[in-house]
Formats: sequence, structure tokens, C-alpha cells
Amino acid sequence: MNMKPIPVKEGNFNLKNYDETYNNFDWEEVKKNFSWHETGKVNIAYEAVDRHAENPAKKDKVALYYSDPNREEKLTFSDLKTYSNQFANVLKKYDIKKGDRVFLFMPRSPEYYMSFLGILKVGAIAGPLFEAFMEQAVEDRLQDSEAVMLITTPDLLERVPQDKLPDLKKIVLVGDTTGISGEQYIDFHQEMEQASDHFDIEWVDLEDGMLLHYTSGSTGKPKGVYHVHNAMIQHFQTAKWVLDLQEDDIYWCTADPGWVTGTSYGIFGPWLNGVTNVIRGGRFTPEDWYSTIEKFKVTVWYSAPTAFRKLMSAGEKVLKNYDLSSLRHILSVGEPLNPEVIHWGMDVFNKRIHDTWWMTETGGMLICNYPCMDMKPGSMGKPFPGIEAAIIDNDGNQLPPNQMGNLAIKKGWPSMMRQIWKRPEKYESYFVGDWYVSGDSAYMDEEGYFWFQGRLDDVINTSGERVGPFEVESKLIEHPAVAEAGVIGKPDPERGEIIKAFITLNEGYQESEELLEDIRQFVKKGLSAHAAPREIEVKDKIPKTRSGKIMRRLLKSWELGLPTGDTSTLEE
Ligand code: 6R9
Repeated sequence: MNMKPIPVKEGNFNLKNYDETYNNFDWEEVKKNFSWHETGKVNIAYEAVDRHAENPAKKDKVALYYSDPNREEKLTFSDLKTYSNQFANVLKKYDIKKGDRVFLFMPRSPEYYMSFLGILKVGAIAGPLFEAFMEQAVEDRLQDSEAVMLITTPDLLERVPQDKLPDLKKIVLVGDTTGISGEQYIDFHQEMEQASDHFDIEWVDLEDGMLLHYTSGSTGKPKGVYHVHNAMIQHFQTAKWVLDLQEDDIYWCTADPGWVTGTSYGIFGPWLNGVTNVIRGGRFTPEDWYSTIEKFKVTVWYSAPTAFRKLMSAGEKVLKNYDLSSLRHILSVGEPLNPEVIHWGMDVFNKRIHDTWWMTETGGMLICNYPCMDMKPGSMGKPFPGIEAAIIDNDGNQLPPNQMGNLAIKKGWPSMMRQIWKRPEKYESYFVGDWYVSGDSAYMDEEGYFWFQGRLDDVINTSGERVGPFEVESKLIEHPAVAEAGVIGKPDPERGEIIKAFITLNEGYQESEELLEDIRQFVKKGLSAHAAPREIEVKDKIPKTRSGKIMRRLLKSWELGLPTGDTSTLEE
């Protein structure tokens, strides 16, 4: 079902000829962009910030424009170096060492980025959490990672179950600490004032850890995806060729650092390339978003289908109040990018929206649409140079074009995860022979374009956020009224999928509007707003296999009115 290609339109791009570049590419050449190529001493924070701060032509360039409804800040590369050095000294003072896990649980702010870089400078491993997480979600991640320090705000402190976190020794508070006492607390601003702005970076190995991103699967608790400094090779090159970053760009990635997009391409991609980065905090409204582009004259914009669809539904009336002519290049990630959205982008911006495909586990972009390449709306594009992608069957055999199967990548790309934290068997389960198996189903057409078809497991993608049904089910059955629960993603025109829960009630409970709302709020307070089911349906029974596994596939078929397929494993 190939659509007519939308032709190459832009004239200004880094990667000039896809086929030629793909055929001649060598990651070894990319390494030559970094000083460690010769010294062997490496730290991703140095390459992202200090290197530019030490360059007279770059040190006063704006690295970060921060803006939210109450605050505006501008930091140069030199400022960022100074502040992250100061924070690194604070960490050192409190005995944070190489390899320690230090988590961040707070909204975006300039302090967020100073802290993040400071963590990397001491050689520790940063663990970013969404500010929307509630107590259970925070507990699971801090417990599993054995985090020794947390950076948060006084407002969020009540969601940190300190009594259940024996490893957590110190909590850095960003904000007004009046009334908070206890020797575990550290006042960010107070400490920063006293800290030296000179810091000797902890030089590490390319294979040393730098980032732990928790993400959801279809079973079990969220897993810690472990990334190493070596990932910078991929962050740098994909940002150059896919984001097409150039010296004078003003780049805006809308993602929160709690999501891998907000670290790989909200921090590393632009800064490794020495490009000005716009960070916008606060809630999403179409007005705020368009005004961000107008105010900062954003040239390159990386966002997600769910956001584009929201902007689309806000309509022309909002759009026509803003001057968006600065935009040169627009990209998308996180969910299938509907052809309809691409056509909307052509209409309103006169620009193509370039889809990119990758995962938390892959650390960086793998299959993309490049400015130099003809685009087929609905396709994720072609593999990045240096990446071998294929469609394989369950035994690892490559399938011919147009046949649907598992989307797989030949292992060994620079930003590939190196571990699932403390779960080696889980890590191994991703691989079949030399292939990393993504869990997405797709096919490749005769021209080498990849087309996304769906997830092979039950993972839900709601507004671009990965939610594991198991986590939501576990929370649901903690509610006194809920006996059993099965959770699925239900297709939704704006959010991609919404979370729908099927539940059975315990004896003595009657279905009512209030009860269902109470259950919804219970999940929201326990996990996060995005994990709370938008729809809850009460059933007499939840379908299960003979081995007791919830048959989410069957729930989904019922919901969508589809044939139920093989139900041989269904219990009586
Ligand atoms: C970066 C990121 C990964 C899953 C992935 C797939 C879906 C991501 C997509 C896409 C269709 C795209 N996904 N990009 N589906 N088209 N361009 O999103 O990481 O949160 O780990 O999600 O998201 O299902 O397997 P993560």
C-alpha cells in the first residue's frame, strides 16, 4: 500500500546521498570527531559541554534557552560548564563515586541540566524519572537500581517512600527547603553557592555506564536499560545527519528527559554538536508550543505524533496567530506517524515531517527518513548508515521483502544498551543469534523502506509513552474492590492508544460511576496519570490461559469486534 512519494524538498542538509553514504560508512571515522580518539580519556559530559566551553569561538554561544510560563533563562556553554562543575563538586562532597546511581525526579529546569551533567562528570550513572510518577513507580525504580542519591523538589518529596529505600542516603532538594529538616537533605542552591567551579572530570572508559532508563515491558516490573559513554558516537552522528543540525540552528526537542528521547536528543545530540538547545517546561498547549517556535525562532523541531495530532486538532485558528517561518526541519518519534499528519505538515508548514524509529534499548535512532531521501508517508524510512536492519522469523532467518515479521537489528551499534540492570537473563532474551529483536512487527518493501505494523507483545503506547499492562493490572488489583484485571491498549485517533481495563469485582462491591472513578484515581495516584485507564469495564470473568496468563489478545479482539483466533489455551 505504498503512497505516492513526497519528494525531497529541502536544499540544506548534511547527508547528501543516502545510498552512497550507507555503502561507504564506517563508525571508526566518526570517532575522529572526539578528543578521546587520541587520549583514550572519555566523559560524555566533557564532549557535550566542556569541549565547547574551552573553545574561544564557542564558549559564549547559547547552549540552553530555558522557558516555562514563570521563568526564562539563557545559559552559554561556559555557564553550563561552570554550573555542572559546581554540582559535580557537591556530589563529590557527599561521596558520590563512579558507578553510583543518582536519580533525578523533577520537572525540567536549568537546575535539571546542571545536575544531570554534574552526575556524569563524577562518573556516576544518571537515572531520570518522569515528574508525573507517583509513589509506587518511584519506589520500584529506586529500589531496583539501589540508587544512593535522589535530586528532586520539595513538592515531590511526598512521593518518595524513604522508609522503603534503604540504599537512598541523600536527597538533594531544588527549591525552598524551609520547614524540611533531616540529615539526609541537601539544599541545592545553598550548596551550589559554596561549591568551587573548578572540577577535575572523572575520566572513564567508553564502556562505563552513564545512564539508566527504566522502561516497561509486557511482564514484570519496569526494567533498567543501561547505557554507556560509547553511545555518544551514535548520538553525535545521528543528530548531525538525521536532525540535520548545523552551527546556527536553534533546536527544540519537546521530550522530557524521563523518556530516552529527552536525553539522547534533548541533551546529547544537540550539545555534542555544539548546537543551541531550547528546553520548554510546563504543560502542553498548542498556543505555548507555537509561541515557543516563534519566540526562539526554532529551526529544527523534534516531537511526536501525539503532539502533532493535538496541534492538528487545534486547527488553523490557533496556528495563524504565529510566525513559524523559522522552521527548516521537522521530525517525529515514538509511535507510527500517520500519513494524514505528514500531509497536514505539508499544508501548514510546507515542510515534511520526518519519521524516526528507535527504542529505549537502542539508545539512538536506527531507522529514519533523511532530508536527502524521497519519503513514503507511513514508512519509518531506511536504516541509518552503519546499521543493518532486517525482518526475521522466530528462528532468526531473514524474510524476503513485503513479508511481515520481527524487526531486528544486527547487534553492535554504538548506542546499544549493554545490560538490563541486574537481569542478565532478560538482556539475553532480546537476542536471537546476532540479531537484536525489537518486539515490533514490520515489513520491508522492495526499495528497502521499513513499514511498522504493531507491537508483538502487549506493550501499550499511549501518547508516545510505553506502558506495561502488567504494572497497571498489578496496581488495579491492589484496590479493595478489584478482584482481577486485564489491561489493553485501545486504538484512539489522538493518543494512538488509550488504556482500557477489564476488571472483575470482589464480593460486596457494586459497579457504579463513583467506584470506577475511584479505581481510576487509585491507579493515577499510585503509578502516574498516563498509566491510569481511561476506560474501565466490569466483567464477570477475565479470560485466562490454562497456565493462568491473562489473555489480553482476546480482550482486545472482543473490544475491537475482531475474530478471536486461537483460543485453545483458554481455561474453561
Ligand atoms: C524512542 C522511543 C519504543 C517503541 C518501539 C515502537 C514505538 C517508536 C516509532 C514507533 C512506529 C515509529 N515506536 N518510534 N512506532 N513508528 N517511528 O520511542 O523509545 O519509549 O522505548 O518506545 O515505540 O513500538 O518499539 P521507547
